Amino acid sequence: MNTTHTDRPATLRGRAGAALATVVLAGTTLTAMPLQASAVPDHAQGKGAAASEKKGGNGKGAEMREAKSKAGKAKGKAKAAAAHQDVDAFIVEYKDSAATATKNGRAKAWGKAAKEAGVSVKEYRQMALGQRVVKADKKLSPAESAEFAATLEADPNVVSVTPDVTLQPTALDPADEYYSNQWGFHSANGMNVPVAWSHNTGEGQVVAVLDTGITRHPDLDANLVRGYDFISNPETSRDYNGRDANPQDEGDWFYDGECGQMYGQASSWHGTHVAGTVAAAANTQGVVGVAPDAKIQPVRVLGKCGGNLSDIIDAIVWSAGGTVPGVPGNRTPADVINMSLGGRVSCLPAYQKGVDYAVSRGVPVVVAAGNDNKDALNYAPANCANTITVASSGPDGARSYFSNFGSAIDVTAPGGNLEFANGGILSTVNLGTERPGAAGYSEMQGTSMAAPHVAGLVALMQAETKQTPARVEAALKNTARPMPVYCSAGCGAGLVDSGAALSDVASR
Ligand SMILES: [Ca+2]
Ligand SMILES: [Ca+2]
Ligand SMILES: [Ca+2]
Ligand SMILES: [Ca+2]
Repeated sequence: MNTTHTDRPATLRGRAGAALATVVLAGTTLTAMPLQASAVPDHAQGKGAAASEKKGGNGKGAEMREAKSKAGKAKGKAKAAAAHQDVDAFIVEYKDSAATATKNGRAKAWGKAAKEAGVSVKEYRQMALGQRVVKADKKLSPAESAEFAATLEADPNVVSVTPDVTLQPTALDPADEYYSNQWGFHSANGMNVPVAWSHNTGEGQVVAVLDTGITRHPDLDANLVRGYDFISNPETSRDYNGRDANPQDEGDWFYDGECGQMYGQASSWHGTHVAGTVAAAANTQGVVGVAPDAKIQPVRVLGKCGGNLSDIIDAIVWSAGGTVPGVPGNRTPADVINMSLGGRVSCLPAYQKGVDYAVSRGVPVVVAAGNDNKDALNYAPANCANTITVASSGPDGARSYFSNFGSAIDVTAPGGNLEFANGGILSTVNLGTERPGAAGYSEMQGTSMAAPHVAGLVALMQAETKQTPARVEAALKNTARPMPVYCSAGCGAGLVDSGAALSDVASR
């Protein structure tokens, strides 16, 4: 499997310059619908591509190898520290005898050890299996506690002595080879994901990814539940039929002059990238998702040149567990919906109705703000009511240059900025230029990358304490922190903070 993005054609990086899939309205021709949502200012796109190219193939490989060794070291350190802590309590198992039947009798056993350690010891309580917890009046160092335990164990009435160590929740400490490159999770300007993992990793949650579909990938295959292909147009779907049960991304490439664009583009594998940010597996390889134990429901709505609103609305309803004529029922309805897509249009009544349906079923709908560096109020579904609308920030902690902004934004999350070295969002992709090929990894930037960070976080929040979509949105806003770099244009409540959001819902 190829793991560098440098094998990908330059045109693909150009497209990734700001990834946000385009929606085409039903009843309009494809050419009649301007494709603003997928466009970025030309100068910006050029810069993005140049920044990618500067990195070069070998340089990136070296960074990746370095990332792997760093992650390995950090893990070893954490384990060693946990086994060598100061303690003031011990679990003592006594022999059953007349001497140990009374408190005074048991106290005789630890008298010598306490004197040698220079502490006063008290019996604290009896445990479920008969052992007693004894507590010293001060903490003993690892060496002192070992000495204390050995002396006490030497008493003929004592079976065993165990230091009553403090244990942490089994927080995920990913050993995935590119984890250290995922700055959006753990850098100072990131969204603080590791703290959230001390609560949970998303188990039991299903996140519907309404996008270009999915491709086979060793970092995703184990984390999929059955999805559906809602693209009703056989020409844009490229699987030669209408709606069907296989949501595989067949590629959304197009040639010069197609899709209202002067120049053609390679397939984006946009849905595969978004899915990886939500729930790539913590499996020591590649990247890790925000909710690595959640499941992805791939729901295909975008093909060549975008997707139709009618297909998207049906997909929202189906994802949330509703009935769509001609489509088998959803056996694993989603707990969260991610829509990294949009177009320059008002939130049409049918669109709002679809979103409201999901929300009425208790399913939060997370959407991308759009990539035109304009007011998100003019972009749907970012401007729909009841959505969680996400703007994008870069590794510098500022709003990304392409991100839409304004009063429609609820929160901001890492979506990348390729003007910085390694400033994109690294996730799962396919390496095929047109049709699916080998699995790989690549950096992209866009509000399309910011939204799945939040959708993954919502999965963690819902796994902790199930809340209404309105409560989830309020919790995200209440716990967001001010943008590290002031956002005068309007970035909602600020940068999402995963740890704070999980603490908030855990206390409910
Ligand atoms: Ca089809
Ligand atoms: Ca299909
Ligand atoms: Ca992985
Ligand atoms: Ca909102």
